[in-house]
Amino acid sequence: RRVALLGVPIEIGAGLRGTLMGPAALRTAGIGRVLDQLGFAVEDHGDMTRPALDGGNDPVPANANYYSEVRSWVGAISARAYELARSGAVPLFMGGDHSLSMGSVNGVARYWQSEGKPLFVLWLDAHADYNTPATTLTANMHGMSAAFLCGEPGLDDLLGDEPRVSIPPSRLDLFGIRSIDPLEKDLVRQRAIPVVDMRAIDEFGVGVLIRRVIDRVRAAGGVLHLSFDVDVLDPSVAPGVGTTVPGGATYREAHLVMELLHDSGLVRSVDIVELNPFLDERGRTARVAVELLGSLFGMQITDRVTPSNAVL
Ligand code: DIR
Ligand code: MN
Ligand code: MN
Ligand code: MN
Repeated sequence: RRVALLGVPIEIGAGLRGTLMGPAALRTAGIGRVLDQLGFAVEDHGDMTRPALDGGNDPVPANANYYSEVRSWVGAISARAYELARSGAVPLFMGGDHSLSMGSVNGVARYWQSEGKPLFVLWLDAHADYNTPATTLTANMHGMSAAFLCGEPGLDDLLGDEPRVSIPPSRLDLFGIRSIDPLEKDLVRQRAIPVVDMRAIDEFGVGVLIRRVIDRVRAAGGVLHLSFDVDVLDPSVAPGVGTTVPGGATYREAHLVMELLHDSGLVRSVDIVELNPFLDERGRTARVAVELLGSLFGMQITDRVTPSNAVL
């Protein structure tokens, strides 16, 4: 029961500066202490430093802001993610903006591929992040991570020498979505990505819908990566993000998702991204994020018996 914390202070993938302060805010809000109290051996690997630009060989694509900088981060993140997954710890990648997931998910996917286990990715987010340079309206690369991970073209040299592992679109679950751009929506439909939007959550409830995701992973004998974009939460709960969208998940809904994920025992790696302490109200969003991660790693209101297969 080891958790490996890694800070990934990247901010140029987002439209607003400030997510580079995310790892510090999560530490101040007590992420290490919470995990320690839950009985985990916590290894804090510190923060990655901004990698040197190596340029790459291919021409820089249009409609991808700070492509070269993001590229140098993503290759380095993927290499770290692969090593951390291989160490047997549960890596917790503390962002940083959501472009970091192009590296973290690629790296852990590469590890699970070598183990012969299908990796599923649960994308908790207000946004689909399924843009490409051909569909984006902003050119912000944090809106392209899920598409890149599913092998969409347009950022083909992004990983440099790191091997690219594509996630089949059927193994990505977009959950909590309420903002999607027109061409992005077409692409999500064409690829038949499983989507749980806020309308579905209103209608059926998060409990039923997250169990459906979990059951699919379990039936395939797979493992799960959670990519948790804090903006999935309602802005009244989590104001400290750059792209707030009204109508998000409540505090209770988000906790239930985390508690059910814990009980599933299937989560093997986690991103927590888009926390922007510069926009936060006295650490409120950082504290909520840490409380939710506590639930994900097994914190409970009463002492329910945890299923024996639980790893987190
Ligand atoms: C918008 C917003 N769809 C874009 N995306 C994200 O810029 O591509 N905001 N991810 O957080
Ligand atoms: Mn996102
Ligand atoms: Mn988002
Ligand atoms: Mn809880």
